[in-house]
Amino acid sequence: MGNHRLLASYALRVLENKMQIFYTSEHSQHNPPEEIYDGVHSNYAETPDRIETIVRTLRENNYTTQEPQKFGIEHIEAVHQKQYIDFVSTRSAKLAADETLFPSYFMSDTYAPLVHGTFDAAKAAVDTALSGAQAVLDGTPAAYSLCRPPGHHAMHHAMGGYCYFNNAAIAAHFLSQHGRIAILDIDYHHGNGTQEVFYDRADVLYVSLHADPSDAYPYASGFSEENGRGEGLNATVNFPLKKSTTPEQYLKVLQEALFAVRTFSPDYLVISAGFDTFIDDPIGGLNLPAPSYKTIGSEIHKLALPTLIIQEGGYNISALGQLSSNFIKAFS
Ligand code: OKP
Ligand code: ZN
Repeated sequence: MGNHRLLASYALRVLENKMQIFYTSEHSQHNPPEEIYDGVHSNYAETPDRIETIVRTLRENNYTTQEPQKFGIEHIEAVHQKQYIDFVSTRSAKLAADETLFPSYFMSDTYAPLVHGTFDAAKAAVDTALSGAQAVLDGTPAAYSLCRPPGHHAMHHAMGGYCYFNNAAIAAHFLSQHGRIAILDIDYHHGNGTQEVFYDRADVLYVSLHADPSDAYPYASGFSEENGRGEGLNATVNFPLKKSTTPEQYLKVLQEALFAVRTFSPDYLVISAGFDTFIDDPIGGLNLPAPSYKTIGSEIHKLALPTLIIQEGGYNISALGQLSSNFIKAFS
């Protein structure tokens, strides 16, 4: 690298030596009216006001946001099957404004219906994640991507659990061309999609803390015996937690998870940040009160790694802005 390039990259680092936040209103095109559980229809919990309330609170706290750049479809194709991507794209486009489709295939459950704006919103969420990844590659110490719909349940060729394209996995794969990646998933639910994408890989670590799948979504994965396969053996680490877990117990397990991250010695950290571990979350809920998120954020920040924070779940609309602000405090 020539001296002028060194200087230019140094100047960029100085200029961008603060957290960058990426947000676009395009997510609001995705607004399904309902979800189905064992045939029973109920209101859709993953609503546009989730991200809107976070953005509003961040702005009240004097943070600014940037529009994401647009990236090519090849980044999605690196993680998802082409036929599946085409299916999401063509089937959403065909729907009328008031139509909802629960397809019979390419789905792992009935928590990911298609509406007219689903593909465009999900593509914008991927762009939001990749813009954060690019900012981290360019030298910003932390980026926060306000992705919606969330992504960590999206599998290679199946949508599920409010997720269509796996924002964190796509960004992690993009970053993995530049070094070793650790993904730390602190959403209440196990990130079965992300785990699947990297299950055989040794260069991307997946570590997750989540409610015990014996009695929490996604039920079929996230058990501690799942450790990766082949070259990926031991590059998947799961910490299932009892719903009665106290904040003290949670922080102890978080230290174990952070130890696994340190031992892996990654170059970049991707956080799947779900705030549905909050005590008053309507669909999740461990026993974490709002101030815990400051502690969790600052413990993760002590890793001192370039960090991409990807928004996943969190459904208590009146608390969400505060939980998010608390979490990112240490990074900003
Ligand atoms: C997505 B993310 C409530 C049951 C919820 C689906 C959970 C999807 C969570 N009726 N089941 O990980 O926050
Ligand atoms: Zn969740």
